Amino acid sequence: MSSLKEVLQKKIEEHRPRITRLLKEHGDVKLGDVTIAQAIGGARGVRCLVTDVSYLDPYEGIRFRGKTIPETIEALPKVPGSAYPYVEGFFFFLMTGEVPTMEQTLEVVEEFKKNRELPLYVIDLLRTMPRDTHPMTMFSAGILAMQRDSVFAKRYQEGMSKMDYWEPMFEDVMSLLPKLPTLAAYIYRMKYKEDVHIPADPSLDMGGNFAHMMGIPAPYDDVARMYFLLHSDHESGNVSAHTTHLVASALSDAFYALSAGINGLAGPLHGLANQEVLRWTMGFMDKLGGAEPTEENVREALWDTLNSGQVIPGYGHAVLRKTDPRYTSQREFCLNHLPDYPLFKVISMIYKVAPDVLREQGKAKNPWPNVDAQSGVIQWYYGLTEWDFYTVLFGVGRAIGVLTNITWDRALGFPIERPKSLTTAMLEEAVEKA
Ligand code: HAX
Repeated sequence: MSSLKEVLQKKIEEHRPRITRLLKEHGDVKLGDVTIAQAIGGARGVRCLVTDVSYLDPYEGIRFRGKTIPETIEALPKVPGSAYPYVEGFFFFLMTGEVPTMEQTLEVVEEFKKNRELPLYVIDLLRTMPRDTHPMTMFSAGILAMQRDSVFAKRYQEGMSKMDYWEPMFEDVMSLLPKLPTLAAYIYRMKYKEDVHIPADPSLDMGGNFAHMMGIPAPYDDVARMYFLLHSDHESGNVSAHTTHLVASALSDAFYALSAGINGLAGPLHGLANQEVLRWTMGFMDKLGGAEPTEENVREALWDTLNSGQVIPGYGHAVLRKTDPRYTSQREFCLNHLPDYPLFKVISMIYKVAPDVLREQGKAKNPWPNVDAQSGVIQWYYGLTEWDFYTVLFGVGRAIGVLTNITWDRALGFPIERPKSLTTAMLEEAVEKA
């Protein structure tokens, strides 16, 4: 058994009695009430999901297994010559809550290398799709197609005890996750690089090999590592995490569940916002027709967007109430690597102006930037200018968190999710009785 699986098994065995005790002895303890505003308003703030993989504080931002982003980066084993940790070590950490040793990390690196290759039928499928299909559609379809190889689905058909569900789920995750950078790079090179592909380099880790297969030189390997880590998990209620969890709750396997989560990530209010930020910014520059961007013309363009009934992409959040630390982390990267890049200066100018504009408008509860406001400029700087690909990068990262979560869902025996709905008349009746 691999050391990751062994540690995971131990953690699962320690954790199971905590859930059993909570359910059996304290199942009636209240976590809150649900209001009409929450029932109509997307269940905002309703506390009804459980995960230990990450927690989002509205003012502090995300913590992975109790650690902030800088603490996480600091704690994990680093790729030699790089300031960033191995994605594989980060996955070990998310899965078990334990910081792996270098040896444990390298074991996952080797395990992932064995599972990188895409089945030929996935390549065949991608090639039948019109080339102008959105890369997120291709990414989701590629994941879904691989469902035929699900070990969980096969073992379920053969008959398996509920206590064992997590093991084939884990096996599927270990098979699926390493294929995602390969799938993403294949889609990228097929669509945008004249269908010329670069084979995997067996000496490289997940982040390094992704940069290599994309055909983008260093420090893009670090960009990939940073990007996958930052986008991995944002607790359970966001659309991609919740969808993956919901679909998996029907005992659909990891392939079905992740493909569904990726479809949610493709929405412009969620992961697609990173492409929208670049689209907005480039549209703004085009309209300037070569004139210098200034705070005044940025402000005007933001108001134009709001006045035409559209959202300012990259700003606002359902939970966060301050600048997203994932934004800050990427901003620091930009300050180190591309401080004078004109596009970064425009993005910085938007950061200076947009919160005031949103505050003045008075609708958004959070006027601060989220992760998506800063990520595209880094990609653009390193030559990845095809912005409709940006959400695929997000998707590879997000898979790390959501696949960890559904493995734990199976380990802890979480049931099928099925909240209760009411009719409008019932809400009106509740108002009369209140
Ligand atoms: N621009 C304009 N209006 C905004 C806004 C923005 N950036 N953010 C919020 N608002 C508006 C909402 O549309 C809503 O308007 P209505 O009352 O007319 O419906 C009002 O302000 C209140 O919304 P809220 O409670 O502050 O925000 P929500 O929880 O409803 O929505 C969103 C959160 C992230 C969807 C929202 O802030 C938004 O649309 N932002 C722009 C898109 C974006 O950047 N999405 C990525 C978010 C992070 C993420 O998931 N990344 O993947």
